[in-house]
Amino acid sequence: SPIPGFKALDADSVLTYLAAKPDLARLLGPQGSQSSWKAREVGDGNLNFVYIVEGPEGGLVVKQALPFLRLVGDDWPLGQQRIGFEAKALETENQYCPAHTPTLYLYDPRMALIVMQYLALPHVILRLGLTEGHIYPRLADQVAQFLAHTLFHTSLIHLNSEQFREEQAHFLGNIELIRLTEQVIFTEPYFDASNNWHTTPHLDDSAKAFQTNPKFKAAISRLKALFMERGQALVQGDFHTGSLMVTEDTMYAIDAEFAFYGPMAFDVGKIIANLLLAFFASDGHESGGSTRQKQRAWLLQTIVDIWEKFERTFVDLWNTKGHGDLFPQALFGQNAPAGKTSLELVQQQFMRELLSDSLAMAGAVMIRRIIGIAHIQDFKLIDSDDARAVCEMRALTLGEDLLLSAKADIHSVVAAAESLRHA
Ligand code: ADP
Ligand code: SR1
Ligand code: MG
Ligand code: MG
Ligand code: MG
Repeated sequence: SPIPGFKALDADSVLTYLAAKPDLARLLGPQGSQSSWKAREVGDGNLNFVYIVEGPEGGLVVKQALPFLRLVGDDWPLGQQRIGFEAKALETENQYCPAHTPTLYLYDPRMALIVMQYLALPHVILRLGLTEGHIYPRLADQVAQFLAHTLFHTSLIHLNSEQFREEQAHFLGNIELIRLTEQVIFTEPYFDASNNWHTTPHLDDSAKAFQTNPKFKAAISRLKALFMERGQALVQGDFHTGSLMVTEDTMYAIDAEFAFYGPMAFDVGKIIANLLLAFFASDGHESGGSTRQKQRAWLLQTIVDIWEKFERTFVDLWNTKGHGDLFPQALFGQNAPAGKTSLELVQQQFMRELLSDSLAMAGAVMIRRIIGIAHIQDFKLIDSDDARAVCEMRALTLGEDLLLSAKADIHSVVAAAESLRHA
């Protein structure tokens, strides 16, 4: 049931709401300018309602959580506290990576909303830009910075255990969204759940195999345990191409409502998966002799660069600020007499395991977007079932391979993606 005193906004009442908050109203325009303010609802996500409000001096974004899942409606109730976790996560991300996080201006628990920085045009949702064939030369750097800084600074490599437990405790209550992920990524695609759907009849046999063959149930259960049991760092929790807003120069991570202390591999894997999905979808967006070859090459290089830049940045942070309780000075402070230091060895092992888990997570994320409940524009925008199914089958084949076989080599993954296009 809704929060007492809660009112769902619309494009009119959001103006009255902001007009009553002088600090925010000032960002839109001077006193008396209210009659020229304009608001529109632009939510294109699965969960919430988002208003862009513009005045003569600037814009604001108001995101409101209604007591249900937008994709389904009243039939799927969902707690409004999720917006409070988004607010808290945005604060933390702004602390560690302000360049890539929108500023949070207000969290109003009674109205279940946040007000944040408006990312004006030419900012677009990355997923949309990719379906239109664009490339973003700085993306790998920006994604790597965001991931390395947010994950490192919220982990026990940086924090002592008291600080870490305190931070972790803030997010323990985000149960409903964590459970939603458990359900739609780690459970439903692997049985005959009524929410699942796929391009039919083309993918019927493949979907059935995922839902019946025990090897998939075993593999997904290992990853589900990792997701449910490993509170390693504050993960953004929904780090896909629909949660990034970009221009040629800038990148912001929005939509942090799924944030919780979970495995780093979930964030790293989700973005790799979504770039691979964009890669496989690109063939379906070629028309009238136009080619997306340049974009495809850039997508694969970006995946490699994200991992390599992430690894480098994270290890640099570890070497300079790794004074948390997990790898203490007492064990790792001194250099070994020759060869690799014990710290280098532990870093190598950490990164190898993180890459291998991230790639398995990427497999699961690719599979859920093709045979689970929530599909993506990358494929939905391909009108022809035949053409879409070809793209989806290739992605599903790589997803299966990533889920089933432990890999710790990013180059072999992008090579496998490329060869599936020629199979
Ligand atoms: P949901 O949780 O429902 O997925 P999102 O936070 O992803 O909602 O927002 C939905 C859409 O609203 C985004 O895809 C984007 O188009 C727009 N949007 C969200 N935040 C901003 C922002 N800060 N600036 C500009 N547009 C935004
Ligand atoms: C009902 S599942 C909705 C999905 O949309 C969100 O963006 C998350 O990815 C979630 O899994
Ligand atoms: Mg979203
Ligand atoms: Mg910022
Ligand atoms: Mg969301």
